[in-house]
Amino acid sequence: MAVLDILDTLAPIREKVEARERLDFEDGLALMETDDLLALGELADLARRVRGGGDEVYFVQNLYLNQTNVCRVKCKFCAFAKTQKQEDSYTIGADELVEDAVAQYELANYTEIHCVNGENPHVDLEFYADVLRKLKAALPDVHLKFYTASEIHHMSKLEGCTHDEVLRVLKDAGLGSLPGGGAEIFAPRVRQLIAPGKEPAEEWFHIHDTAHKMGIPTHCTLLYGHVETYEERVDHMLRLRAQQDATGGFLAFIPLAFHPENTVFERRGFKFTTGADDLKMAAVSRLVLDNIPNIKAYWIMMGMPMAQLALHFGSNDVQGTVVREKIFQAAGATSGTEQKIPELVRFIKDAGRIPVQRDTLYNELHRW
Ligand code: V47
Repeated sequence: MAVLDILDTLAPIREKVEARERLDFEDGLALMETDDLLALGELADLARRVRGGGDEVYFVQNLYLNQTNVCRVKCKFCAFAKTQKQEDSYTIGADELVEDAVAQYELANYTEIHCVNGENPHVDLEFYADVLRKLKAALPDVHLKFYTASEIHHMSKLEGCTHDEVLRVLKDAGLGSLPGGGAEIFAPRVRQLIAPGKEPAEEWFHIHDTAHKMGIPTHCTLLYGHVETYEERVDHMLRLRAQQDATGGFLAFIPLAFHPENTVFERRGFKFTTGADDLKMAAVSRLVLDNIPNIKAYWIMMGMPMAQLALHFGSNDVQGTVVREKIFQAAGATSGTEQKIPELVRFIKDAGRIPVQRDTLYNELHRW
């Protein structure tokens, strides 16, 4: 009887997937609530294939940089942010950062720099534009994926100008795309609990909408595994889907598993997410986000073995070689901060997929 119940829940959704019909809120919720993990994975893989996905699994060779960990917002999920007065706070100027990036480039030949920061109230827009300009001059072929929507919003407040104006200055300086952070969970109830000092969801959307219309592609995320409900996860995904319908500028979706170490939530007894929840998030996002082509299994966050499994739950990208990630390491990630290409290739091949090195815009650079 229990088995029949499970089949009954997913059967109408499977019919919709096969017919390439859009899933609605209730479908999303039913997927979140199912305990039939393997059926969910199979359905997500079906959805990926029905929509044209093949056996390719992508990764990018990238370097992570952080210019500053000084942050005016005290998000309760964050272990990275510091105040200016704290001993381990830092703010790195353009020349030092460029020197470091060039030295790393000589070692690793990466194609992308991924950079997110705290919302530092002690620097101005020129601090950010300057580093982009100097990096672009030193490394003209490297794509600069810099600054979450929260940082862009912060810059606009600091400078007293619009999102549009900030993005134009940064684009002229060399900005290539925006990372997806700052989204957290869009529901105001959750935002108020985990990030009361952060801008409302509408600002996040306004920045991505403006970027897309300006020809700047972006990424999008959802931070799960804290105080949010399944309903709030699905609502978040549906809002992203509606934005993608309107502007089409999201390159990829990245579900981010909450890491509680060194945060307020650790003291309240919150634990790391389970493998089942990580796989569920990969699968449900693939099923609901029918218009976002790439779903990342972020190995830094879930470890390579779990990221490998996620490739059978709808994911088609493992993010990157990622040198020196700091946000998840500060909050208890134990996956290391660098993955060599041969290891990524080994894991992808062993999952029965074709490893493809891509650039940020998903152009193929090499396949194994
Ligand atoms: O907005 C912060 C998350 C984001 C924690 O676009 C945490 O490809 C879990 O933007 N546990 C910033 N998550 C990082 C970011 C990002 C990361 C990976 C890929 C991409 C991409 C973008 O990191 C924040 C927040 O959602 N975060 N602290 C934590 N303790």
